[in-house]
Amino acid sequence: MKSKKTLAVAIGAGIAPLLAVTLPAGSASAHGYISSPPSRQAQCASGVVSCGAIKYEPQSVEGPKGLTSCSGGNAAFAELDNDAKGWKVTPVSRTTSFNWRLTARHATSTWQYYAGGRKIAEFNDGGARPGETVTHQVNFGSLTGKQKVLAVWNIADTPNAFYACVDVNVR
Ligand SMILES: [Cu+2]
Repeated sequence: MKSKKTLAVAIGAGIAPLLAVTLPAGSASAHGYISSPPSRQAQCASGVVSCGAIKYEPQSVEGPKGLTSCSGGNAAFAELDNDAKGWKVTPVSRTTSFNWRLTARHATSTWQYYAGGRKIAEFNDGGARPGETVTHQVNFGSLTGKQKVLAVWNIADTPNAFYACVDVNVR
């Protein structure tokens, strides 16, 4: 969601029209993404992989709940769905910490992790507001080798969720 406070400050300073022209679309939005192991959008932001608009706003992969795509259905971020783009694969243990960096602490229903065609973990926050960083311990169970993890942050008070794909090699 757009930050009303930021917008109000910008209008107060009389620079809103300038911002609208010069900032990449959506940069006023603030939400969250997985920083480690580095998600696809985190690799875009750090320059590990060269990307388009997503590199400026890795926290903005927002879409309706229930999607299964890395881009959250955002056409502007479609490259996140490209498994052949050269994403760096992070070696991980069977039980691994996934760390989110949140730029807006939205009230949260659940955090979900999918891999190997099924849900491997879910954490229910019951509508609580998370901190600026959130860590989950995820157990891959019988899944080994290269896995594309789809992580979903379901927001409690909107129909939307945030999506992040993380390429790992479970050893
Ligand atoms: Cu937001």
